[in-house]
Amino acid sequence: MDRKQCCVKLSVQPSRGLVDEKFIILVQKVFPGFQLTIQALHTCEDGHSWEAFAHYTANATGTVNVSEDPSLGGTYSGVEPMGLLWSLRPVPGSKPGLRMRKINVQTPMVVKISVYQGHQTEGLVDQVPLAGVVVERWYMAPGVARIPITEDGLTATLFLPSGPGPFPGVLDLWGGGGKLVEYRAALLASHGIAAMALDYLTPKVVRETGKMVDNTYFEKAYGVLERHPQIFGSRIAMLGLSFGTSVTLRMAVYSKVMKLRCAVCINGSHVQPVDGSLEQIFSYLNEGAAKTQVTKENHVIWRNLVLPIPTDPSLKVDVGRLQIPLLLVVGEDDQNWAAQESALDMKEMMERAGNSHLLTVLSYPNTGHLIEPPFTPFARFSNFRSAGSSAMVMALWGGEVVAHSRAQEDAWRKMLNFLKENLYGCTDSH
Ligand SMILES: *[C@@H]1O[C@H](CO)[C@@H](O)[C@H](O)[C@H]1NC(C)=O
Ligand SMILES: *[C@@H]1O[C@H](CO)[C@@H](O)[C@H](O)[C@H]1NC(C)=O
Ligand SMILES: CC(=O)N[C@H]1CO[C@H](CO)[C@@H](O)[C@@H]1O
Repeated sequence: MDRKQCCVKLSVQPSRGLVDEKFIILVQKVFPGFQLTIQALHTCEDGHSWEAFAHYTANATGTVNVSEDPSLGGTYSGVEPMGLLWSLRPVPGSKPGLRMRKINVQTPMVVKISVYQGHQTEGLVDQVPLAGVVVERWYMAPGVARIPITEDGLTATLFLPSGPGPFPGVLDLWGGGGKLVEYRAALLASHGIAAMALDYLTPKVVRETGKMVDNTYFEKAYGVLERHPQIFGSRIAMLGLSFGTSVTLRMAVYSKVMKLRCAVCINGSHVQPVDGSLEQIFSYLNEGAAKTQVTKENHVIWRNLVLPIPTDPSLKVDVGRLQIPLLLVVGEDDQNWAAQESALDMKEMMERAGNSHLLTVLSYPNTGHLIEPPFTPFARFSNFRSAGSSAMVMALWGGEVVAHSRAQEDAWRKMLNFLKENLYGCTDSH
């Protein structure tokens, strides 16, 4: 026993990488058939601890390769090279409804990988591991620059890839929770695309005036990208998730200022009062949110379900007028967003208008609303405060952990390819 304990070798390669990069975890120098538990432990910036673990049995040469060997139990099972990340969950006794979101992208997500003897499911914290390795997972690659933007009344952060540029650009919009959320934009810049995270629901100007922004706010953000010396002004895309999709589709079709190259929409809808202000869109969509349920724990489940697709054309962005490629990413078990048939209706509108060749739909079964970068731990529901509301609710996002995690990996890769194809594509010379 003592001999095993002194000799176990654990390696994680790379031990420092991007959050969407795969790693290989190897345990070596244990006895053939030795049973062990590999644990991942992470403490978030908010102080909450997250844990994942899996049971393995060493092969005849005394090795476990997590990329090839099956987990026999734990927070995931089967061969899952990245299971120790996507199956991370709050440690027992944590407050319910936590969702992992990186706040300071200038520091890595730090994960401690440890090996314990035997197949264990609890009490690991009280034990001494046989071996341990600290792993850094970064949203910002070396050389990526983070630039806070306050000009033109904007609340935004621009991430520039490493190198002199010029780079293509993306305007990156999150959903109804507001705030400046930087991690996806940082990761896009790590893949060679200048990306601006834009707070459009809770920016400084809204806090000061109490009024929501109008279309010119997005056009100003676009202008900052367009004029930037390190960005190709003619190669700019827009990306939106959830409510960010409503804005993206609206600007892509109707803005006379923004000349986008392509757009990506993750689980959102074209249904909205087309001539309405952001306030009006917000309250229109909230009418559909009336269906609330209360769990045993007395948490309100906030469901923004089933807005019927209106027939009134003034209530839908006319995607038949789109002139740029559009990628729709759809979680088929989305329990949150309105307009169940939204993607289908958009497809039909584009077919009727003869521009459906511009549309790509990625649709994922058993996948929820929050399609995040690869290996982001899955949250079927979480605490959520809608911008402008004081009430914290428990929002049900939907999805099932394995399918959702696979979808995140696949969708991210395809989204990056879509952006690169359309933004680097050789339609004008440089
Ligand atoms: C044990 O696993 C290691 C790593 O995957 C591999 O190189 C080795 O060939 C395996 N040994 C046997 C006997 O299967
Ligand atoms: C572990 O598995 C990965 C993925 O199959 C493979 O690339 C790597 O070479 C393996 N490592 C060893 C030491 O066998
Ligand atoms: C824009 C988009 O594709 N939204 C989809 C998000 O998921 C729901 C539920 O499956 C779809 O109905 C929406 O169309």
